Amino acid sequence: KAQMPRCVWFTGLSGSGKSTVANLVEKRLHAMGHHCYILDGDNVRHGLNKDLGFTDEDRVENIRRVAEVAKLMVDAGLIVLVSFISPFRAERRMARELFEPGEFVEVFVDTPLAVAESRDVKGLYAKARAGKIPNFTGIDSPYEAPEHAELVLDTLGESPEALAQQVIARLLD
Ligand code: GGZ
Repeated sequence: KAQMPRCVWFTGLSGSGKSTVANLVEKRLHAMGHHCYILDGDNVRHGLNKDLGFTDEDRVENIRRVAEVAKLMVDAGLIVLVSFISPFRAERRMARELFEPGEFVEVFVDTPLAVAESRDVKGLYAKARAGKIPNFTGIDSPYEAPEHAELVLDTLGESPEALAQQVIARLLD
């Protein structure tokens, strides 16, 4: 049952649609009466993690802290929607290991680099290609796609609403 506290861990490239889907899931869970919270760059990188940038080392620490905060929130009874690139398999595994079996749901927002880059909603890929943003994920910093995600979202084939529904369905079974 979705009443069970959970950590729903979205991973994917910049511009893949993580936040869009997470926000739709949050709205629907809220409407169903569930207490949930989104952890993302907007509310974490400007506060708790404002000392961190985008080197490999800083991303590892970013994800470590986010995972620990998510763990506290799940202990407090919330459904936590975590929305970070979280590019490294090792740190996603570390996050998973903080939780009880079934509590951690990894959701791969599977948008190919070429598609995220061609949309380039914030113009960040163009800047990265021009050398103005070093260590940009997919350009000169790696993204390690999940191999065992609980859910893989096909963002090319489905609308954000349909993808949010897939996440909800996965939480309810
Ligand atoms: C990737 C960067 C970078 C670099 C700034 N690489 O599309 P956005 O803008 O809103 O989301 C990206 C966000 C990624 O931060 P995360 O905390 O999710 O990354 S990680 O999990 O790897 O720690 C992007 C912006 O920050 N951004 N510089 N170099 N994305």
